[in-house]
Amino acid sequence: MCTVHPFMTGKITITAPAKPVSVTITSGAGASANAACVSTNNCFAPNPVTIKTGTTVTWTNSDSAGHTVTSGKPSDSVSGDIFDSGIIKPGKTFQFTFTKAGSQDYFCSVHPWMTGKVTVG
Ligand SMILES: [Cu+2]
Repeated sequence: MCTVHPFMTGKITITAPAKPVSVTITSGAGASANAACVSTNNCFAPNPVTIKTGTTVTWTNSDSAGHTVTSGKPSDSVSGDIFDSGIIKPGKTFQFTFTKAGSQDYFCSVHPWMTGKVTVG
């Protein structure tokens, strides 16, 4: 408040920043459409992930092949319009901060059997 005019008051609310979330690109994911992670739906692991708006997701490529993290579905006529990592080399990472609520599908444009989903709430 203001000590001269005590009717003047204010309030500051501090909210904790959204905790970053990590997703691993599973080793062997690029081998074939029959890779083990395809049937268990975790070529991107964990999958799906549910996060708060404003959360940054970091994908780490733990495979020996290059992969992408591309927004959309392989069947979409337009994909990668929200984010597109380009080739993430083995051991490298890609980050994206989700600022809009909703469900976001993504996939690897090199190996379209690798699919994932982020739900932003
Ligand atoms: Cu891939």
